Amino acid sequence: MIKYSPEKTCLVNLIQSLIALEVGSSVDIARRLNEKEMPPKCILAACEAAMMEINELYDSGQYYIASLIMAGEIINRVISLVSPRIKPGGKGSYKGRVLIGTVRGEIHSLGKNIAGALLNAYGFEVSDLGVDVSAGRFVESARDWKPDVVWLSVHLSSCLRSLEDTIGALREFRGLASSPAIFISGVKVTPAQKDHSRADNYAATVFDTVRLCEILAQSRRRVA
Ligand code: B12
Repeated sequence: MIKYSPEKTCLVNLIQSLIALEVGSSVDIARRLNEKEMPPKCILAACEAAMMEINELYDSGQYYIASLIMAGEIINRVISLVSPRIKPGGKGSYKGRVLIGTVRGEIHSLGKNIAGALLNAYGFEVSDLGVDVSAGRFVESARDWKPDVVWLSVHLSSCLRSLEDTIGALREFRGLASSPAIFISGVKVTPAQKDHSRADNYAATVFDTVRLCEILAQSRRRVA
């Protein structure tokens, strides 16, 4: 039988407690892991794993909308507990800038929040525009903040049009330049959707997200 260290056992307990939607114990365990200096990346990965399981419980009819709202509240509390410990990577300087947000018409935020915190933990500077963000606001922020990547989150079929409008507006803004790169994520995102909406790339998990940003940052460093 595999024997885990007390910290790893604590991580497993966190996942179980999140899945069971136990607010008090989830926050307590996350606080304890924080005090033991468990890397934020591990705590965030536990949140992602728990949310994936909660998805399955919802899809199979064992959890209802209220459970999802509750899960969102708990995970956002865990994220805000670990966030102060997330420091920029690479000797104090960021690897690149990522502007994130959920497209107009939508309020799904959990994947975006976990991805944003994790990108930050891996050394990227992140600006989060929140949810229900208009195409105009994405373009305005891209102009003012000059991100390397604009990452759009979409989960509803009814918002695919809004995704396409936002990508169209961002493409018009960047003209012939390759920056900012336009990436997409979320339940509705498939390779076909990426091509259809004319995004530059997509990611299915937060670790794919981090990997894509790392590749982009490296290629930009080589060009500079
Ligand atoms: C949780 C949830 C909710 C919660 C959201 C809570 C919150 N604060 O976010 C609540 C209850 C509010 C909700 C509401 C609704 N929901 Co909902 N919801 C979900 C559910 C179960 C999970 C989504 C989620 O958080 N997943 C967990 C995260 C970790 O995964 P993720 O979001 O995919 O993100 C990962 C990657 O995609 C990527 N990523 C995602 N976004 C981003 C962004 C960036 C910047 C980056 C870098 C990476 C990244 O990284 C993440 C981590 O791996 C899905 C079902 C499912 N199977 O996904 C339905 C689902 C998306 N919802 C659905 C629906 C229909 C609704 C409602 C219309 C329901 C209703 N009748 O009111 C409303 C819509 C409200 C609105 N206008 O947006 C449908 C959509 C169907 C469709 N084809 O359109 C789904 C698929 C459920 C279903 N099977 O029917 N929902």
